[in-house]
Amino acid sequence: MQVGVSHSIDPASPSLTTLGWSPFFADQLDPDEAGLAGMRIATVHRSRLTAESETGPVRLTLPTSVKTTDFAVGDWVLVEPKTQTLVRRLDRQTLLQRRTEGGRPQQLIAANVDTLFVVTSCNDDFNPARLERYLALANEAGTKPVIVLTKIDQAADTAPYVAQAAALQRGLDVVQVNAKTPEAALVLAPWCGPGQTVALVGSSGVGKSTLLNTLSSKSPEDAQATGGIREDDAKGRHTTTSRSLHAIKGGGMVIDTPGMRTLHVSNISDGLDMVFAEISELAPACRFSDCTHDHEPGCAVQAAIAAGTLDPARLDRWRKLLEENRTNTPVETGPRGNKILKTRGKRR
Ligand SMILES: Nc1nc2c(ncn2[C@@H]2O[C@H](COP(=O)(O)OP(=O)(O)OP(=O)(O)O)[C@@H](O)[C@H]2O)c(=O)[nH]1
Ligand SMILES: [Mg+2]
Ligand SMILES: [Zn+2]
Repeated sequence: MQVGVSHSIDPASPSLTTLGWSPFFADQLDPDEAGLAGMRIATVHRSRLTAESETGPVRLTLPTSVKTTDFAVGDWVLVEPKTQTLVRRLDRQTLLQRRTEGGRPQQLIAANVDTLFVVTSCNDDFNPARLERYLALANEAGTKPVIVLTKIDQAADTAPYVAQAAALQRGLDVVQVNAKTPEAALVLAPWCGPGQTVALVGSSGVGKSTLLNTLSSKSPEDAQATGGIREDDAKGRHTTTSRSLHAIKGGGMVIDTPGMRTLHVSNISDGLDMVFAEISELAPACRFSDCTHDHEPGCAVQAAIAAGTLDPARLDRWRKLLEENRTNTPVETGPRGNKILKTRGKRR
């Protein structure tokens, strides 16, 4: 089926909307693209792209000029239906990306994601500093983060994990599941309706692929592979090695990703301000506009620490992330020397 603007197909075709199609994408079509089909990138390989279409999975024919690394799982593309040749990518509504070392471009994690499930387990994997990085990344991309605590069946008491997770960002949703049970799909249902796209991120072994299988109700032969974790430190074995897009049983789409060892950040200044709102909101009350909240007199942040209303561990982690972000983000010398030069991607 095609996504033409004029006479061919109704752009509100139910199966396209099931894949996540919306007016945001329909509005990008030129009149002469009426005969093309809209498809959603499902996997990205070195020399191969696959997509989900209204008629099922498709291996796209790629013009020689196409670099597959320019595409993210979740991207919408226009395709010539007879030859299944890729014509062009549509603008993204959201883009999750992360910094790679060695000055290479940012690595694309997933595109057009509405909700980011930041998955961690009620065991040694739980790490507030790492979770704050994921939250900043989600905020910066314009996706809504939700903390998903797995393996509640293996923890004596999950309440301390829930409380610590909820304190990581104002208004943050935190849910807890046994990823292997059908109830997990019910707990995640509020973010998974028709037309919604969610992505699963987190360390190896936290249960991302297990959750994907539960959400999509895949048969054993279609299921994503899952792997055990090491007994001593709860670390996973990097079972999933590539990103992929799948349909959710009750509607919506879900993206599975390989476990991340480290999440380096850059260009996430606004995302960080959201994670650490209780600190960034105090800064304007400091006596000096360039206060580092360290030793300066009249510092509102230090005053809050002294008054016991601000967690000093949060301040420490905020400074570290802020410093890393500053080091990694290209700076354009502007009037105040702090104008951020956006090198890639775009924000809503
Ligand atoms: N008991 C229990 N085991 C779980 C739960 N979630 C995942 N597991 C188990 O944890 C192990 C790792 O799960 P995976 O789904 O492979 O983890 P992953 O996050 O996809 O890992 P990578 O693909 O390596 O990034 C498997 O043995 C799962 O069966 C849970 O909620 N409870
Ligand atoms: Mg996996
Ligand atoms: Zn200050």
